[in-house]
Amino acid sequence: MEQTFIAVKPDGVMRGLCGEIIKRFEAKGFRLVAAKFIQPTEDHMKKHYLDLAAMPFYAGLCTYMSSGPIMAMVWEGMNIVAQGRLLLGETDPSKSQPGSIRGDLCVNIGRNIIHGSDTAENAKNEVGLWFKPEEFVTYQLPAHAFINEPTSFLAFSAVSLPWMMFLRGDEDRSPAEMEQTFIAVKPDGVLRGLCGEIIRRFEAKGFKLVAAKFIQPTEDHMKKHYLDLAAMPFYAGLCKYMSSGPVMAMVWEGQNIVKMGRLMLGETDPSKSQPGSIRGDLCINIGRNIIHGSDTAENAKNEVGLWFKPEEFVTYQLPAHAFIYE
Ligand code: IDP
Ligand code: MG
Repeated sequence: MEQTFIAVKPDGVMRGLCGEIIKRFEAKGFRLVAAKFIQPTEDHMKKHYLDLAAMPFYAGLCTYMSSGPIMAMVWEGMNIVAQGRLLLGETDPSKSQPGSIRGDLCVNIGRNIIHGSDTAENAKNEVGLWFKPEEFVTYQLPAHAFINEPTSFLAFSAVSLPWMMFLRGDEDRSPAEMEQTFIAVKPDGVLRGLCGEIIRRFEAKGFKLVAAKFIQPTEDHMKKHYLDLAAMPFYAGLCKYMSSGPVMAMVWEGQNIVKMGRLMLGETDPSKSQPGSIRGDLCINIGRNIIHGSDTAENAKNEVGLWFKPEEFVTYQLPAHAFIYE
């Protein structure tokens, strides 16, 4: 399996297209193996685009790429470097086919919303430049066997892995009015390829992503996270499950977001959730309800602090801010 480096550029993030883009890679059958939301330094971007150093647009490109937040990702799949480039479309959006990301979502070559490695060699270098080995999450997509034709007995036996896993059991507005909440796509949501759909909904609502990382939390970490449920009969199983696979951990910001985020999630029990809510639309079972969201402002603060260090936050302003808030 090949890996490629994909990044939603600052223009893509500002335009609220992270979810839409991640959704397309998930839908294709590719597997996310690393992700983080960061504002890269200009120096970092100069290294990243070193092969373009002789180009007249090099300096501007590096300044631009370091001017705002980037969703940096490593995706894995068969022939993904070439296929990823097909998903992206041409460098120049005006030459990109409809159906491609750039063909559908942007118009200008200098604001083409996404980066994807162009050769296998560059992919390796870029993956190494952006991510440390400990930032990768190892898991297998349940649909793996339906996405990739098995080539050997070993490939067949790998199909049972996910089952074994289950068995194993702005700022004209005062910042004070802005609230943060901790949202996490649970392992079931990640394995079902729903990160993009969920992120898309928060972007579409007008909320702002301020921190994100793709990790497999430890059981100890989950026990701390769910400490208030320690007396519940499902506590141990819940913590085990939550640490059994990858989680897309995020902090979202917006007015009254804790309450509204819970509304977007729906009820804890998907069978009681309204259609239109995330759980109402996308899941069935209370023990596999795909998403976590803080339930009170106080818990939100604690959870944000438990999952993220201050240096993991990105500061920026959404361009649509004035049209989202009175
Ligand atoms: P919440 O996620 O909606 O905030 P909590 O009551 O905080 O709901 O419970 C945390 C998680 O524990 C739920 O999302 C769900 O996955 C799981 N859970 C809650 N109640 C039950 C239950 O009765 N059986 C199995 N799992 C449960
Ligand atoms: Mg809760």
